[in-house]
Amino acid sequence: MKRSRSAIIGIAAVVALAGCGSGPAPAGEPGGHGGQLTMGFSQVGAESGWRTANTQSIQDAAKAADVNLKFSDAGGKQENQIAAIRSFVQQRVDVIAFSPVVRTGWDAVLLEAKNAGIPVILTDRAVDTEETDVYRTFVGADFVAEGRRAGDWVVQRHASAPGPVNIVQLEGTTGADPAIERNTGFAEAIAANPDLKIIASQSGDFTRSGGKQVMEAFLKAHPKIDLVFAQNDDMGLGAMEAIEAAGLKPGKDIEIVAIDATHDGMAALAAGKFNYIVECNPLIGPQLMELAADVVAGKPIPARVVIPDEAFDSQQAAAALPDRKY
Ligand code: GZL
Repeated sequence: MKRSRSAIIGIAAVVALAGCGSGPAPAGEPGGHGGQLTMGFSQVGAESGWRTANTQSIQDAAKAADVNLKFSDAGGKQENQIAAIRSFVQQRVDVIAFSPVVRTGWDAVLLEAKNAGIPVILTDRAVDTEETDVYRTFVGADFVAEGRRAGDWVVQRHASAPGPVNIVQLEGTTGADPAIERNTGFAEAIAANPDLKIIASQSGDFTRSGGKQVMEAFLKAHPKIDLVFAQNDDMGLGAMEAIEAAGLKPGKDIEIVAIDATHDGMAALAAGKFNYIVECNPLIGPQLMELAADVVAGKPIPARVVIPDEAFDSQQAAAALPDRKY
């Protein structure tokens, strides 16, 4: 199933402008909260340091933009996100934004929001849907590129090493956009060197405890592991604990490559217990509020907003840590 692409901006803009009169809409209609924009936001949960920073960014940005934010934490459950979106529709908020925990299963509720005339913005993660024009834009990172960047580092790191390099992969939440796409990007990159072999891959659900449990099982099952690719810092930190508990040195006996660049991941990297981190910037609150204001005002917005990322080795992490915002 292909992800839908938003309508051609020109058409969306014409439709939106036709629907909005001058000044705030009457009370009860979108924009009818005395002119203050009301946003319903459904968040995945609080599974990782990245998510905590993302939530803080959205809440701080709503305050700074005087947006009336109705925030719902789904505890990692899609059914809770669907219920929250339905509730936002019933409350007739001006705009709905959400970070979909998994890629599929959203068609019905997205159609309900569309039929109610309430625009939807996807943040952080994308969805697969056959429906058209059910969301205005997706603002988030390019996860395939992140996975590829992590894999490229492994390729160059082991370019001259003779013999097989045994890699284990800690996958994110099963069915989540970043888990699917980071897996794709990493596999594409390491295909450049047939000595780089993924000998085991399993979901740790983007959590520290999940990463630790899976890594403990990998260590029992595989006598020679050379490198862990953790699809987020938190699972990498859990793996680091498991490696140390097994009497091995993370970053040396077993290398760790991760994605996010949260504070704890960067501290482990600076200490030499991680080897490389690709950033996935969670601070998308301000951009989300701008996009929401433009959508409600009937202004055209891009169908896709890519959040730029960078990457760090140990030295770069040590230098960057003092100024990091998350
Ligand atoms: C990425 C985000 C992922 C992070 C994890 O945009 O969806 O979910 O990489 C988080 O840390 O749990």
